[in-house]
Amino acid sequence: MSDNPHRYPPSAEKLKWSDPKSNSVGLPAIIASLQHMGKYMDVPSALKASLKMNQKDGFDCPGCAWPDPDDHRSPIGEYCENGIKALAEEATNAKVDEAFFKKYDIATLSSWPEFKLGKSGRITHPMHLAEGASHYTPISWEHAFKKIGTHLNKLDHPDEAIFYTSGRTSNEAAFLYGAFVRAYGTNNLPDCSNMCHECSGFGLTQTLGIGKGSVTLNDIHEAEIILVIGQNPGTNHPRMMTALEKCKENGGKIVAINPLKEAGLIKYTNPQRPLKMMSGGVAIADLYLQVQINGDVALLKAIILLLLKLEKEHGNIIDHEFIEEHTSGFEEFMNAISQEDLQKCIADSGVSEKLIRESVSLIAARPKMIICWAMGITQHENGVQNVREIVNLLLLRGAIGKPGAGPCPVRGHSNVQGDRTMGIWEKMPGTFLDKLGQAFDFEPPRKHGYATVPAIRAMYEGKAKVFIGMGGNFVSATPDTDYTATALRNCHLTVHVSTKLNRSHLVHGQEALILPTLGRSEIDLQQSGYQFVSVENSMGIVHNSKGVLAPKSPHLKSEPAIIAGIAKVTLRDKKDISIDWDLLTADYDRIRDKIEEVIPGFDAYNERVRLGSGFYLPNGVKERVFKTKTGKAIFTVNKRPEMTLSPGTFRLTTVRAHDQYNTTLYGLDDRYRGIKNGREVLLMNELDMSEINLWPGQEIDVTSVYEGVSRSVKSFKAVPYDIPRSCVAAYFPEANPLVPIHLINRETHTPVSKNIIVSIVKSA
Ligand SMILES: Nc1nc2c(c(=O)[nH]1)N[C@H]1C(S)=C(S)[C@@H](COP(=O)(O)OP(=O)(O)OC[C@H]3O[C@@H](n4cnc5c(=O)[nH]c(N)nc54)[C@H](O)[C@@H]3O)O[C@H]1N2
Ligand SMILES: Nc1nc2c(c(=O)[nH]1)N[C@H]1C(S)=C(S)[C@@H](COP(=O)(O)OP(=O)(O)OC[C@H]3O[C@@H](n4cnc5c(=O)[nH]c(N)nc54)[C@H](O)[C@@H]3O)O[C@H]1N2
Ligand code: SF4
Ligand SMILES: [Mo]
Repeated sequence: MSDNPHRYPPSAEKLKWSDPKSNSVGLPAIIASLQHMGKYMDVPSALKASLKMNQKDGFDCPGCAWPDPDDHRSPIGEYCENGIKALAEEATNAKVDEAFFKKYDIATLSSWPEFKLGKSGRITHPMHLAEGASHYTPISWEHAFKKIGTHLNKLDHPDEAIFYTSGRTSNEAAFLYGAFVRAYGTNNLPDCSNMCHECSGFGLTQTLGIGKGSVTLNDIHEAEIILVIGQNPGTNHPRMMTALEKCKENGGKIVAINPLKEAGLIKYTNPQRPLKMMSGGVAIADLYLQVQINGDVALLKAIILLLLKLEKEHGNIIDHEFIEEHTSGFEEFMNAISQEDLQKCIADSGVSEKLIRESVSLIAARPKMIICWAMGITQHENGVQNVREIVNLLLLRGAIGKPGAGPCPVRGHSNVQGDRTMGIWEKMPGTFLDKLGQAFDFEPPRKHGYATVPAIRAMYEGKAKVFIGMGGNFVSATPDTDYTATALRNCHLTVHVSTKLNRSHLVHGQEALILPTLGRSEIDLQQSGYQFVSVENSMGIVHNSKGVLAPKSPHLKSEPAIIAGIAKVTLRDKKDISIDWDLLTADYDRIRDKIEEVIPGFDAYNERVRLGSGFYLPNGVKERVFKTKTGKAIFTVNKRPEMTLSPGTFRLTTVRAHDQYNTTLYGLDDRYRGIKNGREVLLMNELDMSEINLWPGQEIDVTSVYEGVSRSVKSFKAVPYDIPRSCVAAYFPEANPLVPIHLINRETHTPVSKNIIVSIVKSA
């Protein structure tokens, strides 16, 4: 591909690299966050917001979904470097206003890299791009809503519209959006979760009966051993490091399982403990298993086989009582695992037998085990199998439903878990739809909608014609950038409810709208007064979030108000729908009352959400109640993926740098990995580089071929890195043009962003 939209002008890029860091956070993190805040925000706002972020009477950090402590919170700062960067991006003083759109046409903006688009600032006014026009022009909210309503009502069927959600949307907005979309007549509610933890939800529901983790922060503190698999918490969930530090202080052991040596997993310096900072921090991982990309099932099987061997020799490994009382499928599991060849599993994992045996010794002596994981596990063809094999290991040890033990899928976006609880899913169960229908007095559609990848295909094939995005940056976040761009361009109308400018505003349908919305940190004033919203974090705690900063523009609307505006016009002529959208948005308590009516676990929602740290949602797994088809936790048999590679090919994984939030780029560095001022890089094993005669910094073209279609990115730079042989890594979203649209996990349609077979040639 020649016109990768993520490309930077070559002159802007003077790539530098050095050895990766062996320590995370500490003083450099404090400096980086203060610099970032100072660069983009005015001092009073920065101070005000930073004192209210993650406080019980403040707003939830728009960064990740890591939970806040239930009890004591530091009054001067319950956040991390990347939380501050997320805040500064949202609360930036830079503005994308009417004059900006008058000055720059679509062609000019399209030539800007994602970084520059994002740094342009907050969108201040609703904007419209007429068919064939060169510029976005201002439009009133009234006319924007009317346009959307007209387009939606022109479609032959509501299933021709796509309603995407990115995971920052609050519970209240998500619930209202889901109600509107179903009242309109479709379940086409794909979300970012379709590309994220979908395999966790699927695998956990199958085996444990609930698609969420079961551990709390206290469990992390008291675990005896934690495996951190396919996750880079030092960058993506930085405050998890404080929890891991506590676990270590209590005598816990940590095993990291990751192809890349990640600084955050090696050593951590707590910025809130000055003495620790001087002594250089604590070592985090007791063992670091550099698994090869997608070698996780093989590794987990090797661990299980060695544990079973110990059980045979000395007993005391398998929790027989737990298995007898609480699980099913054990016999089939044992039959299948006994057929596995230990040496083959070890070889396929890419980890040395010695290290695997050492980790088995650690596990065997510590029954209180937690396994944490993220995208390194889920974004695979065998993502569900990865998750289920994790569950097998936990079940074998009885490490579920007791203190200090259990599964911990660490969620990404700050309310992605809440959005799912609220019904943002293309295939919500009938029980939810029944209740929704009763609460609003209509008959919701039952046919499943499109997940993200099927939605892209539908637009590509002309089966879907209107795209509405509640947040997110669809064209950059999704796989196969060229294919998805064509899909969006095929639409009659594309609409984005956004805070900031991004590539998806420029890769548009025949007509396009940008609807600017309030950020988390901003005051939300509706008819009944100041509103707060609520969110659910990665550990199932629902709590409130109330903005404190003045909105960046008087023209911004809240997400609930935008949904209400669209719903009112679109459903005006639907005689069977009588929802009073204005009444609901005038006071969000009314939306929460409806949520309480529809969704289990939200009793006395309005009362409990006002309590300081919120409330835990019910989670049967914590009490060893498994709502599966056997009524017990289920062992599963998972195939070991084929790991042979044809000569000359590599396994590519796409990862986040330290200076980005998904497609929002905070900067062009990746401090912990020692990379500066460049993102179009390919991290490679030094021996692989010399084998194909590449010198450090050499320009290369990378190509993936899938089902006969070839996709390339050009002029990336090869950088030597501590990564297993035949494995390479590049950044998301720059490498997204390489992710084939049809390469997915079949059960969940999750794009395979972590194991793409590629070949590499020197650039011409
Ligand atoms: N600052 C910041 N915070 C974020 C985000 C952000 O972009 N920036 N994004 C948010 C979102 S939406 C999400 S989902 C999370 C993502 O959080 P993570 O899942 O931590 O993010 P990734 O960078 O995708 O990388 C996952 C890790 O998996 C490793 N890995 C890659 N392939 C494999 C494999 O085959 N096996 C194993 N075992 N490991 C592998 C990579 O080396 C990397 O360390 O973070 C959230 N938080
Ligand atoms: N190759 C590859 N692709 C991936 C991944 C990967 O690891 N590798 N990870 C996947 C994952 S885990 C995820 S979650 C997706 C992320 O996919 P998305 O959620 O779609 O992407 P983001 O970059 O988080 O979206 C950023 C945009 O959201 C808007 N925004 C920010 N805050 C708000 C707000 O409060 N309200 C509204 N309405 N808009 C807001 C801004 O306009 C901003 O430009 O990407 C996926 N894509
Ligand atoms: S860990 Fe996540 S939620 Fe907590 S402050 Fe950092 S970015 Fe925000
Ligand atoms: Mo995510």
